Amino acid sequence: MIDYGGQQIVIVGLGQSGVSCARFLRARGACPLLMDTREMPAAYVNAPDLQGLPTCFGGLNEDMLLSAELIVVSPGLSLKLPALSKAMSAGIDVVGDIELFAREVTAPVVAITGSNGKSTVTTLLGEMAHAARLKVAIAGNIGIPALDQISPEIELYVLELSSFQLETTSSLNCIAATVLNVSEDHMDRYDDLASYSLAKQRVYAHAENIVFNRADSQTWCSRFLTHGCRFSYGLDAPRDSESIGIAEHQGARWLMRGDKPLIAVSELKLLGAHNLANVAAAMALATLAGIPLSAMKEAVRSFKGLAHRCEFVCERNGVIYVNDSKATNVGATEAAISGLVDSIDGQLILLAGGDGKGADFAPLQAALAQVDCLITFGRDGEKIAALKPDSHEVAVLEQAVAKACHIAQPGDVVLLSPACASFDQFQSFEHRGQRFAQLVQEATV
Ligand code: UMA
Ligand code: ADP
Repeated sequence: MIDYGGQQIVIVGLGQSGVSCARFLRARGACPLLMDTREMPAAYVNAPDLQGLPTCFGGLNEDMLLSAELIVVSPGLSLKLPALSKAMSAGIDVVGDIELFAREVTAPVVAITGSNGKSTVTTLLGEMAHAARLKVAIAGNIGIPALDQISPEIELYVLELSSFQLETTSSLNCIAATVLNVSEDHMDRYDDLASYSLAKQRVYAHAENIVFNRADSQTWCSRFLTHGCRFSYGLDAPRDSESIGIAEHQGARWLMRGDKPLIAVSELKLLGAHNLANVAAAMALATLAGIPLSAMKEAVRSFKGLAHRCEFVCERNGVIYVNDSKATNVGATEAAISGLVDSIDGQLILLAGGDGKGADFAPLQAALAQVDCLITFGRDGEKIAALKPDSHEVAVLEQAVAKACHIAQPGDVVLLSPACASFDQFQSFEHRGQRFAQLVQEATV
């Protein structure tokens, strides 16, 4: 356990992760100063045990930051903020919660990043480890601060990491790390796709073994590995024993590792081709983590996917309603459309829109050609509607659902897959997905 006693530490951003950092550092002898641009951050208000620590709320105080030895920054804040970039230029150690975790952890870690599929792969790998009777902790961007999970009992950590968390992480040793895929997201925080992609690639920096996606060159790792292996996954046939993919086996489609059959595709309960790729990625990571195949199969067979990710809501009057509210970027919506379109008898009716986070929606146009009816809503709905002739543009989700219910015929699928964040009209993607499900259940048509 590192002793932080006597160090001048400032924690910037008192959200969930900032609160976890404060508790972690205080338990290791420090008395960190808590700083936030918000007047009264909600997570801090809900943490009465931290009320004795010094605070500076309502803005970033440059002088205080410049006199710190260690600054711990929330992933919700850009390192380009002048006060933070000045501190970095002054040589002050500026880190995030995952770097504190990396400096402390002794058990093996698997790290998962990518634009889409992180939570699905993280959860499934966690289930595989459970099935193998390992004491596993899943944490990170999935909504559980990593430092809250540190315990001497844990035998394996599975971390979901965002590009923001990786920007402030420099020494995370992993037994296996993956970048699942890279497509445009968070363009309000990055200058271009290259810098976003570079942040994600940081996950490979100290990885013993890496897992990459054969179909996405932005996930390939250029680092020289002194030992360990480069494992790949994809929806094509595997090339060798260090790759997982899909091939024919005894007249059916199977996930295979090299020429070894792993599990029949028909045994999977998840919707869409992208989820098949997620299962392949989780199996590759599990292999490198030493999880037996029997445990992997047990977990895959019972895994029905996560809420708000291509989730079946209900069937009403022959119309199927699917909630993919977690599709907060173009890549996720593309995957949902192409993953579902082949299994639909009638029309595909797509509901999209919200806060586009500065994204260029043009890459969505090809996928929208596979959609029979597009209904857009929210702040950036207009930009998406402009990509498809005869689309319907409404102001809010309530109107979008009413319109969809009116248009839909038996055999059709109504898919909420917004390609946008929810913050223009909702508290979170979960809130948006719950509202969609409620509207669908209440609809009278
Ligand atoms: N903020 C301020 N001032 C501050 C600090 C934050 O205004 O001084 C605002 C910013 O708008 C910021 C937001 O608060 O975006 C959230 O920041 P926070 O410090 O309150 O965040 P936490 O509650 O600590 O949550 C963070 C991750 N949030 C972000 O990266 C924005 C959570 O990921 C993560 O689950 C949690 O740590 C635990 O590790 C959420 C997320 O949206 C789910 N991630 C993005 C994504 O998945 O696309 C990257
Ligand atoms: P993340 O944690 O990276 O946001 P999730 O597993 O929560 O990933 O899924 C988020 C969204 O991305 C959902 O809308 C889901 O349908 C879509 N998605 C999941 N896996 C993939 C994938 N491998 N490629 C593209 N989109 C995906």
